[in-house]
Amino acid sequence: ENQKTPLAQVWPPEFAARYRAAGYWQDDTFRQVLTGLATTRGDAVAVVGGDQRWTYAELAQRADVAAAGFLALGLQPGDRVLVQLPNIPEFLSVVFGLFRARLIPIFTLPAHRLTEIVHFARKSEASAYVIAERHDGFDYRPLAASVQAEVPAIAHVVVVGDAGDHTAFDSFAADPAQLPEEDADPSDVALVQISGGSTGLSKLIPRTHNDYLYSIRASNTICGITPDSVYLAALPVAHNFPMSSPGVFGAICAGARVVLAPSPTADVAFPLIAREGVTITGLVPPLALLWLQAAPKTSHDLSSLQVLQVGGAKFMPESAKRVRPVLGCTLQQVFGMAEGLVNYTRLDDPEDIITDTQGRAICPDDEVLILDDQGNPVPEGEAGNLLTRGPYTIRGYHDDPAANGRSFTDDGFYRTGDVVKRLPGGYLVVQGRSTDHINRAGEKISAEEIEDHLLAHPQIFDAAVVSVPDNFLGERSCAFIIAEGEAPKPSAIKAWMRTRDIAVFKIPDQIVFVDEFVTTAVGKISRKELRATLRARLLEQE
Ligand code: J2J
Repeated sequence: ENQKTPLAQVWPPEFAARYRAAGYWQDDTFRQVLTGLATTRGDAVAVVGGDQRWTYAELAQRADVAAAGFLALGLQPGDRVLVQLPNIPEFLSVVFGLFRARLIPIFTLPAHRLTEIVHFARKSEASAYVIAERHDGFDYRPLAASVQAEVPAIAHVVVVGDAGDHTAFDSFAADPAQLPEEDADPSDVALVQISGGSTGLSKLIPRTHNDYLYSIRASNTICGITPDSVYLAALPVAHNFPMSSPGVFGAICAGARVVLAPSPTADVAFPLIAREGVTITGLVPPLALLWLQAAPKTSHDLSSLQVLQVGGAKFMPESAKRVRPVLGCTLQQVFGMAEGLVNYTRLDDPEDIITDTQGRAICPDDEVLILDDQGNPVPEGEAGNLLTRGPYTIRGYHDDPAANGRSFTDDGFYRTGDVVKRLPGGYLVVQGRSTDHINRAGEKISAEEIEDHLLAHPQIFDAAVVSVPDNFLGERSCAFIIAEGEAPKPSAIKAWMRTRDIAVFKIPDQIVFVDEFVTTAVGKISRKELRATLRARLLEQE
């Protein structure tokens, strides 16, 4: 009956045995974690967002109601559910409800639009889609209707807020007492993250209870999370960083408090920090720069903040050095990836390690290789390609043999695409990368995906998209275009790209028309070489 491609993440038995024996994998589940806290810390506040404050007992109760409601729709354990929610408390009741019902959340970003959601819906064979009525001026209900029109397998759209023609999350009324007792297997996939999409479309990253809970708990220890911590989710919580490093799940697993900010800007976040006594939060570098600019002028008391994590893209040492003097807290650099491996500077590291490196791996069993292009280890301190394997790094993407062939070695190492050097003690410094995506303020954009959109334009003969260094964003995207006939205006191309129903951050920041891509008769060159040549040409002109 169930014809869906199995969703699994499997480590070879000898690795699984080692990770269990070492105590990394504890063979428990997200449901068990929340059930335990509802008992031990039932009266403690778990989550604050908007005008809502829920205790652990309340969160567990709401998750049960959600679970019963999802199952009452006819969803079966193992079914996949697209979740596209902003930073609202219902994010947690929905997700823990899905865990309780053994349904699998697929985390999409609030910025995603029809093209991306349809891709995720098809690729995950999702049966339902959970949205908020609106966020940031965008109404998700018509989007959901369009998704259903294209992917009829999405039998249910559940809306937090006014549901319109869809199903209201608030109307869930099934009796939680009827919930099946059976829990997930800790080796099963708990949730699906999405890849930054270094080539082509984003890939699905299945994470198990065991591996994800390990990375979260180990992160809690490294980041000093205790039941007294208050974590501010400033970045969109669906991102792997604010979700798990240690993020909202870290805070929940520790019995601490999560404060959800509707926007990461200083004007929204600073009053929340003061009001809620926030102790730790995580930002991408451009936001950290804005906070550094705003902090000296603010009237809000930021003194509760102990740790500012910065990650998702490289934080330059000059900016890193300003964090302690300006914000009066400890900087923690975080270099992670939704596929697994996360590196942190430790809170008690010497100041130069904190400001000049991207940290070291979480786990002694994180195997980190730095290899040259021929696959040989580089001497310590020299730059090379980062490959990794470990107790919370995936062995493969969902249902994508071609991507898996490229991204994983035969012995299971994940090719991160990052170029790093290793310092004594295992500290990594990110030097660049070997793949061609654009890291725009922490959002990863696949050059290929954007080129494919551009090529659909009738007046575009060829297009190459490259990253360009940007003082604020870190990198911005630039599309080089050869026009078919008369060149349209760059503004017209941008306007047309907006009609492609993709996340706004993927629209090229800059458009440059050229007559041809290569002036010298070098014969056939790869797309990668072409992008490198064009980037170099642009940088020369600046
Ligand atoms: C340079 N590049 C970085 C850093 C990520 C924690 C933190 C971040 C992510 C994340 C995450 C970087 N300096 N400090 O999942 O749990 C780039 C690298 C990496 C890619 C992964 C987490 N931190 N990067 O950013 O899956 O190129 O995860 O391979 O979105 O971001 O992107 P993503």
